[in-house]
Amino acid sequence: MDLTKKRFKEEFSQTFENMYAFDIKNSTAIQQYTALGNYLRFSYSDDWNKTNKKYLNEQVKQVYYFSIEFLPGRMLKSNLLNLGILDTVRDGLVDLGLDFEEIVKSEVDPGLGNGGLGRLASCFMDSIASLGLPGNGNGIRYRYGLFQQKFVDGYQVELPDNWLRNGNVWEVRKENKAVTVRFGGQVGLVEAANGHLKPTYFNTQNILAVPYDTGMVGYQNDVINNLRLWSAEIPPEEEIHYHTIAEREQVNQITEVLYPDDSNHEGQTLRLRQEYFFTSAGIQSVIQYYKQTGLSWQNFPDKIAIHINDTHPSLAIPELMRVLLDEEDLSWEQAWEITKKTMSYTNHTVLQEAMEKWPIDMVKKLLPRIYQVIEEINRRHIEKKLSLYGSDLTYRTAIIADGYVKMAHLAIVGSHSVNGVAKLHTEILMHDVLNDFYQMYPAKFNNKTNGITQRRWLHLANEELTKLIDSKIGTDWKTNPAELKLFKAFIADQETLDKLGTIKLVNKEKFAAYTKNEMGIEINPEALFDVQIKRLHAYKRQLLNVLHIIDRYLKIKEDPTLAIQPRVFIFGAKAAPSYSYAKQIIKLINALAELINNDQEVDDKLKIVFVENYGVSLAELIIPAAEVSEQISLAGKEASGTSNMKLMLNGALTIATLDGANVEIRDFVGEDNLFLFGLNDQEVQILNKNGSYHPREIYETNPRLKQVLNTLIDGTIPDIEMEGRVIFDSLVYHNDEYFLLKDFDSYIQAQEEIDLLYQNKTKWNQKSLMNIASSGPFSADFTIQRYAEEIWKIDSQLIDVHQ
Ligand code: 26Q
Repeated sequence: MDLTKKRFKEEFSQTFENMYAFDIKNSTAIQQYTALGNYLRFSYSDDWNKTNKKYLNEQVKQVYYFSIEFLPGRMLKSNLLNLGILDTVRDGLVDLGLDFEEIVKSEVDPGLGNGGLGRLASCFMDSIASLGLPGNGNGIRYRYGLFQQKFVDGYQVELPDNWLRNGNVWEVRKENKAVTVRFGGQVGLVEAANGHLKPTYFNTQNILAVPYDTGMVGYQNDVINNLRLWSAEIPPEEEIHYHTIAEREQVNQITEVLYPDDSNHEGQTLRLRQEYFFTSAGIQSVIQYYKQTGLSWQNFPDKIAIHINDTHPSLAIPELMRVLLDEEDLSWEQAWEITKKTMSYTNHTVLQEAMEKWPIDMVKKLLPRIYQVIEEINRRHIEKKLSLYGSDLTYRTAIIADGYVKMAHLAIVGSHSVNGVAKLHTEILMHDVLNDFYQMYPAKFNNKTNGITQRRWLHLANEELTKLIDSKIGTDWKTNPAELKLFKAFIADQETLDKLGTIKLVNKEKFAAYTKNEMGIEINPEALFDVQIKRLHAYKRQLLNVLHIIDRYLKIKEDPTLAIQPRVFIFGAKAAPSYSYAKQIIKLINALAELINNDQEVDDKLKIVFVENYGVSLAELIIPAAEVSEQISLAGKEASGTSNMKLMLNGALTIATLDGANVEIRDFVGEDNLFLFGLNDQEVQILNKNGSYHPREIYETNPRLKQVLNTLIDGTIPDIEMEGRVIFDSLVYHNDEYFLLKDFDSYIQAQEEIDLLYQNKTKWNQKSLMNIASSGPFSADFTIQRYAEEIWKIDSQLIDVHQ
């Protein structure tokens, strides 16, 4: 976007005065932010409109990314960067006597996602727009996002996330695009004009779905795509039927709050309502769009791709069938061909407890017509496959079985592509978890390793590192991240290595200022910063990290004169409110922090910082300051992970199991530049199969580990009587499901190697440089290019496509 500083200052001041009718000098940062956001939205509205029109007029194929979560982070800076006016605006604001960073911070970070899956969806939106691909997001406009986390006496307490308190400058409400979503009622057959019997719905509850659109600004390419989030309202003409507040609330509830569970399926009706609500609204709006093209239904898959992000939107499959059958009068065969060709599905988990299934009775009652369609999909699926695969295999792939509708089965049968999110994850899907389906449909399966947007996670989060890279290899890497590898040429350049060290130190100082001001914890910026930031879950093994910290603590207590590398252990993690074990681990970490941080003898040899309310904004502060990246999940459990990529991109060295995308990180950066430990996925499988794992024996025969574990129950760590006992028992007596005891020794050994290497700053910085320079392949731009070419078959609309 062309904008001079002079013009910006004039126009922005004018916008402010138009909005508020007083002088900007007397305003708050929130008001300044609000005016700036509105100013920007106005300035790209023309491009937004043009992008839309171009897609429609040229009838290009578009993708619709259906996701129950989007986790975009603050949008002001990223929009400025992508519009190409970050420096102009920043300078202009300084001229006006305003504090740019204060303005940036007054934007509320929208928490419309739990973690990895939602953040991935937003990285993808950024890459789709930046590559000039015609693509749109479809999701839910939650009134309240993921809870705000507070610690009270070390326990997690959840507070509501009222993210819309100050309004939302980026969204545009579009009443004119509202659609009706129907729940409940009965299905009957009524004779149509042509004499056919047609399914008709009676006594349904009709909900108005109102879209709020947000522009997805492409990186300096004038492309503005659309993210459409739906809000539930009472249709005005039906107001009269709502007599009580409770009845009205029931409607608003649908889009009231994001479910805070990221790895456990809880089968509540409201959640199913949410899933159908945004999928049905999305399908209807795609259909409305398609009708404008005037093309025949047979061409639908040539113009529309619909991607379902995990199984949460998989009702899109029977919903598209329903519309084609009941509203557009297509035959089953025609509708099914179109549906399969249109839909594609990404799986994000292999955890059994996270697999979605809904009781038949619930689906029947809430979505009677959809249930009929699913039944027919299932009937035909079974009928067709029985003769080919025999009854055992075929019935294991049933969509309806054991009283449930199995959403993954529906998603696989109803789409043409099924992908995992890292090489190992896809292998496990094909050969283990989804092997029955892989036998039936080998060609559907493919891998798309996750990626992250380097724009948010490097350009914005780490401007100094970005400048250093620019000064060494030029700026082409910004549109072609593969070029980052050119940075490897500086592996022996002392000046570059020292510079890397200095930049890291400055970022660490920034984080230290945060912990001092916000948490009252003083940390030494010269200490090694060790980071584990992700949702709290047993399989991610934050507890293994804790056992290592306890081991260090004991070492220091045994010999207070010990010369040990000072370390700060940084945690950020929310636990699902109903996940009591995860919450007990939070309490344990906080209690341990209390003990260690206040122990004079320990001093700054060891500190623990558990940041409250970890989310995208805190990630942007922590990741540039990180030196060690903890990626220590039990092999075979983490589908991909994406913080591993962000941390590597910012020069942290990874300590990892061979899990998720860590495997590919190892392949690209080389085994010498990261620290591997622990069981691999084969070994885990064998131990699980032959039942030969006995953690109790390890406890009894490994004196050091025994000592470490005993601190959980012997009063060493104060105020964790209950939690310490539960955690101890889970490891020692209740079979240690995630093999912490087994992996303990090799983890400690890897940590010792890290300490040793850290003594040699040059060698450390060389490995750090290798990590930065090897992270290009994990750009979401590449991931999205592969989705676009191999699954969606959509083309970039840029004249000058980045190669
Ligand atoms: C489903 C039904 C009912 C309630 C909640 C849910 C639900 C919501 C969110 C289930 C799962 C999620 C999110 C899962 C998730 O974030 N998975 C992560 O996805 C990342 C992106 O692919 C991977 O990198 C992580 O490995 C994976 O854990």
